[in-house]
Amino acid sequence: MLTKNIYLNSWIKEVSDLTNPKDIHICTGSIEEEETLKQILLNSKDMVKLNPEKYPNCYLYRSNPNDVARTENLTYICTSFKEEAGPNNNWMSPEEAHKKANSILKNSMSGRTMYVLPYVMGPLSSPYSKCGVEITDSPYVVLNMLIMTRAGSQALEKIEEIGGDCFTKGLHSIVDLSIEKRNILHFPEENLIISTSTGYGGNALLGKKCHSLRIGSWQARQEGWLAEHMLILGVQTPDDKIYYMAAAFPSGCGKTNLAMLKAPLEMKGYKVWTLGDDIAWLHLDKDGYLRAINPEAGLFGIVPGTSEKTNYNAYHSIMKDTIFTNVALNLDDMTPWWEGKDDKDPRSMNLVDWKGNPYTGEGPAAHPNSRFTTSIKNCPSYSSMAEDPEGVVLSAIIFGGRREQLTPLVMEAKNWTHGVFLGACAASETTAAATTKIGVVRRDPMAMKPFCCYNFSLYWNHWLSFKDKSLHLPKIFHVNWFRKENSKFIWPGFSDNLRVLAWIVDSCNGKDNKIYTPIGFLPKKDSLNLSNMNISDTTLDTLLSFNPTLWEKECSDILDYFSSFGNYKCDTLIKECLNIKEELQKWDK
Ligand code: GTP
Ligand code: SPV
Ligand code: MN
Repeated sequence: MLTKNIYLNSWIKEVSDLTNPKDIHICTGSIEEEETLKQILLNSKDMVKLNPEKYPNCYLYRSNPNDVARTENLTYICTSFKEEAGPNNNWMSPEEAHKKANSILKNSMSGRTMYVLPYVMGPLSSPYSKCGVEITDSPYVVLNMLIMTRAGSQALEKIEEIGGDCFTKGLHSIVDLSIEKRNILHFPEENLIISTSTGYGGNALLGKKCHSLRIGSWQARQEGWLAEHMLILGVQTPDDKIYYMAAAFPSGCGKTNLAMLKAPLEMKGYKVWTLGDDIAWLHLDKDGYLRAINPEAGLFGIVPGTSEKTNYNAYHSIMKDTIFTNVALNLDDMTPWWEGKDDKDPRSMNLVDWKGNPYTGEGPAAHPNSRFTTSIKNCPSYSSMAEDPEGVVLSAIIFGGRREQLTPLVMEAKNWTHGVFLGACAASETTAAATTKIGVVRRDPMAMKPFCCYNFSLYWNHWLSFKDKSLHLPKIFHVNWFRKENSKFIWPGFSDNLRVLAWIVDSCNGKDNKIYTPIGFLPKKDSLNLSNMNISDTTLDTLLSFNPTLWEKECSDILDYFSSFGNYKCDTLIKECLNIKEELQKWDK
């Protein structure tokens, strides 16, 4: 008998009959197991051990160069009805998807070990947690999942205790890593994920985006909660109160950085606590407060740009017990290197680039989407509230994106419906986190474009439905750290973003710090703490004002976008947008 759960046993048998592995290993999460897995990757030269004095228990892994970011074009939602997946997703019929996967997976694990990895998303004893099992033939995936989730024996015990088919099934095989065989398939009606011919993070660590967001968003709609691409942080104020916030920014737009922000010197008495940097599950409690848990246990963060100066806490999170993927290696002292780590010229060092070749000075030495995997407990600003099974009560929800123009530094929603509108019309310039073209503005509602598993119109209606379920919902805000003039960022960002968070706290406390505009409340000019910032009045005007003519045009674009969801339409948001447009037409220009 493999496990005490017969459903799991029969699925394991089914998968091994198909993939034909040389053996089966049920992962426990023990230290010996971890060592064995590392040794396998060191022996095959896929992984290098880093300097044990400078980077204790740290490794550098190089993925196949064709496999370094999520492949949204190869990601499918396989529901019975195409319209349910919506125009926001690629769709494949479940029959076709199974047929395709079966032919790719036939004997795909032959000669390899099949790892069965039970995991729990969320604190083990949380009523909001969910179980999953990932079957994979990649030791790298197992090592990462052991950091990113609560995995191994403790998870299996929970799956055995609950019994039945209480877990999301995730089947992953690296096959031959060819792009032709790469598919990331989601079957929400079967609670199943199949991922083939890839080993990269969001494509292969199935607990992360595939389970916690895609399958998660489907379950959340059915069960009345929200699965979101959000960080969770706590802002401690000088009077020692902590205000919890969740923020949704698209991939590569600053979640990890904001989640572990270090207060600027001028803001004495303020501190940011880190609870999560990528995913939040939100539930209304019995009193109507919206509570957030982080389903993950680790950080899978972007390495380039991480320095003591820009992100002190991230920098110090990755000095030990960390797997680096696709960074450069300094051969002189076997330390990892990446663009933005320090002021050194990469050509002055004895570097091997992310592909494993001597660095020639052409292109970046570390891949722009190179990542670190480390336990969230390694983070100096980690808050043990992340282990609270009930989660934390949110005071604010923040949406954002990367917009060179148009969007002000911060705005506050007029009410819940307008807040959902602000989230739904968020747009952002694309980044290296996915293999699409970089730097193009695309709509990315609630930062969920790549992750919401069903029609966006239905998703927005689900968000809107919370209005009638509670009197204690958090306030909603929208931020943009990425305004540019003459190709330069005009807001310094990073630590200084705490000034915006402090303004949000003031607002939550009812302070009269804002002025009404059709697009939302904007800060009164003197309401932000800008001490020692050296920011000119004109720059501040650009950051805190809005252009009614450009916003009128934006509203037309948003209306076109809202109308592009087939037979499903979100009438409430369309009406919200029409009202704003009308107000803008009358606004003094
Ligand atoms: P994913 O892990 O892909 O979901 O990304 P993320 O949202 O966690 O983004 P992350 O914090 O890793 O930041 C991505 C990039 O944005 C990095 O290059 C950062 O240096 C940069 N960045 C983060 N915050 C700021 C900011 O306040 N201002 C500016 N200009 N850049 C920032
Ligand atoms: C993202 O792309 O939003 C990430 C990295 O956080 S991945 O795990 O690849 O999804
Ligand atoms: Mn992310």
